[in-house]
Amino acid sequence: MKNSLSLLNIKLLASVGVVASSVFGCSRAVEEEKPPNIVFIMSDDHAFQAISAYGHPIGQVAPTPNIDRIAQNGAIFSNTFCGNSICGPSRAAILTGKHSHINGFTHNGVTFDGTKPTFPKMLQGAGYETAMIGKWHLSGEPTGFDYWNILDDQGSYYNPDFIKMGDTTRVTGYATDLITEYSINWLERRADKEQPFCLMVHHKAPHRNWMPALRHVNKYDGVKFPLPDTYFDDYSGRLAAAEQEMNIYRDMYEGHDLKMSVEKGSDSLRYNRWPGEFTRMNSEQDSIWKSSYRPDNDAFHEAAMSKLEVAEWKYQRYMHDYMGCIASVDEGVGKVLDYLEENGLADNTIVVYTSDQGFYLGEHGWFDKRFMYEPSFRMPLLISYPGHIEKGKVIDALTQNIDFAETFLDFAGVSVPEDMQGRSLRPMLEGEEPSDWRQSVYYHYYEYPGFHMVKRHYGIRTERYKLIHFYNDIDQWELYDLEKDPDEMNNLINDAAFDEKEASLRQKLDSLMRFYQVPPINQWKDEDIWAGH
Ligand code: SGN
Ligand code: CA
Repeated sequence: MKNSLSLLNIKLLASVGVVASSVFGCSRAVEEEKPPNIVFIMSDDHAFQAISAYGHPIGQVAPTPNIDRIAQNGAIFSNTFCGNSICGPSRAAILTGKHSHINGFTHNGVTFDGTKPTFPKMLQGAGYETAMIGKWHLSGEPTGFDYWNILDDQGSYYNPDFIKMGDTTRVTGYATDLITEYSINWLERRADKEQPFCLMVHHKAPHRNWMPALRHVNKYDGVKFPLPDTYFDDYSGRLAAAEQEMNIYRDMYEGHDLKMSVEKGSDSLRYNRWPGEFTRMNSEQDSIWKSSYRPDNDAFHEAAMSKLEVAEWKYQRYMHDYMGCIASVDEGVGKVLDYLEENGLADNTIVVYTSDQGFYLGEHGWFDKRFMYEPSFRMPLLISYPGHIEKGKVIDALTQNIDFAETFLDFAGVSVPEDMQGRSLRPMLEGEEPSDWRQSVYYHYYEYPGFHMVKRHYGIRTERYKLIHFYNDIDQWELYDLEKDPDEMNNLINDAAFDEKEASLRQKLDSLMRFYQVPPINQWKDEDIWAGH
């Protein structure tokens, strides 16, 4: 066991708290013995660039004041990375504290083995009440939760199907609002208010196809988002980057994703691969939706734009919708924070905001994720716990999604199994600077062939450098100096001046892969992979 407090201890501590507080009155020291509640809010595909607390120009145009409250009240991590930038794999790594090759969930389409140990299950075993509300996307039913109410598969923005403890119902409303409402309702109706809880609030937003709530469809009309410098990247020196299918101006579906109409005066959409996402709206929703998009769509037809102008117009439409979706997420976070404050829960609750992975907001011309390049490799991570985490703290250490499980178990005083592969962030959150903290992180993406056709690759990132190997039907190495080239445009792999650096990174990567017990890289067959979605 990685730390010493056991299930028995946690219960003992809680009961000591109760006894002592009745004897001495509710002293602060005694209160601190109570295991903290955990509210884990995770959105889907929310890029750190789109959170104003991160200071990126995009986030400054469309601020997220409520998500930022968590950073103001606690810590923000500047270097948190996923081990495999895709939905199910990141979720499985978060639950198990293990990389994909160990937890078995290498790519979307796998069914998560619900018998595996996960942190919610361990918290439940230690006396926590646990709930999972929103996007699950691991196939099969959630285990380790006293209550669960999940979206069916990817879920829908409008009138989504929810599976509540096994029963499916279509609910009228907007997914983000419903998930927030269900989360607060769950907090409200908990029978034993003294029992510690772990609530996981998993939003579908801002996942593709970026359908904002009706009240936000026109929120960013007229707002111009800063076009990334790399929007018209030619991918020179980066073969795998050249061969993907996730380009905004080439691969986005003009109807389904960009809501572009076929002609002026028409509400019929251009290429719309899954019309069900629109036809599931009721007539009232549908009519507001269409009239909200019509003026901008008509203006597009009138403008007779050049190819280049269309590419830039598409970027703005994408950003308007993506940020419009985030507006509801931010409101929802605000409601949950308000609820905790108004109900005396804020002081003893750890609040976490993160996303399953990062996302491209036009960098390299892209949407989606998957690559080990910074925008999709990075995850936003904000954590508050009043009295334990200094307000406004910035943590730059290299951290990963496999660290989350151990962090929660550590704070809860529950023993961490030896075979978890992360490390608790608690010491750093509480102001220590562990001298033996990791100096590099490992990454491995498997889902190829698959949606967006991003080649399989693995690699290592240190504070300054990144080495990536694309493999399977390609054999290409890439090396970046992130200090000189933060946008990763200049692959240094053939630059003799970096031969030594390359050799040392290869060595470090080898030892990292041994440390994490990574099996030989070519063991995953194409037909096993291409089932995901
Ligand atoms: C869907 C999306 C893809 C996305 C995958 C995985 N297409 O297939 O763009 O990469 O999900 O996303 S969509 O048009 O159906 O939205 S993940 O977040 O679940 O991994
Ligand atoms: Ca995702």
